[in-house]
Amino acid sequence: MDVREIYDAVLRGDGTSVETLVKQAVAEGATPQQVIAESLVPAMAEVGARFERAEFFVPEMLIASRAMQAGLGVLRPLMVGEQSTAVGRVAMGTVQGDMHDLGKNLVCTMLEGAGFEIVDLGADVAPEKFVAALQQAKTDIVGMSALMTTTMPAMERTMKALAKAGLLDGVKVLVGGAPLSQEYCDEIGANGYAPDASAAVRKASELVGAG
Ligand code: B12
Repeated sequence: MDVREIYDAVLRGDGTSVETLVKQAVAEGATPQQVIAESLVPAMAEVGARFERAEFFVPEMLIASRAMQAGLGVLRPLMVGEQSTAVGRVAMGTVQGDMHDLGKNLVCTMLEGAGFEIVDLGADVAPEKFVAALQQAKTDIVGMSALMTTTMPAMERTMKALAKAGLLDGVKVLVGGAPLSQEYCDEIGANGYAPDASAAVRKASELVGAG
């Protein structure tokens, strides 16, 4: 099985083929991590590049992201293990104004696979919603994702709202998303940044003292 076929099917936005090809790749011995790193993630990077060159528009971006989600749907059950005691609890959301959730979903899946319990708050999560989630149930980590430079400030607003509500004691804040950096993480006073899902698992383990 050529991972290139999965890559091409994502670019065509052909979710049915992606599903079939991913199943085939796994049956032939590819690991979920391999399929993600070698075909699904590079395909979305190419989608972004084509969007920048005005070869793709929002509808193409959307159908490609659905095709990628179809592939992740096949891989998710294979990555989420049966753990009796959670390593830690993570509340995760994409910040206000931002609808991009593929990366966040991937990070959630990988964290679950590593034994974390996830409270997925979804996308376009207002600061008050993060606050309410933490007031409702204590978590070890709050994860925030932002995919646009224009929505990065919502992370800072969320940090301020959490601080104002007195919720930052004992909770670590983990941030990520394509436009982010360690510098930005430090600037807003978050506890950790990771550039991708595997690094997110390492960082989260470190933050709960299990790394
Ligand atoms: C798919 C996509 C969409 C889809 C999203 C579907 C979905 N359900 O997510 C749709 C079509 C809806 C969309 C819409 C828009 N998009 Co868009 N989109 C993309 C695209 C092509 C890919 C993003 C993606 O899914 N990547 C794959 C995942 C796996 O990677 P990732 O998200 O980066 O996540 C990884 C890491 O960042 C990290 N990570 C992510 N989150 C977190 C969280 C934590 C805690 C941690 C530790 C790590 C972490 O780990 C992840 C896994 O490895 C990007 C291009 C790009 N290069 O990023 C543009 C992009 C983000 N979009 C862009 C734009 C402009 C838009 C629109 C404004 C377009 C429009 N005119 O309407 C709208 C905005 C909608 C909104 N309000 O949010 C721009 C943003 C530019 C900017 N200002 O910064 C980009 C960069 C494209 C471009 N080059 O111009 N988009």
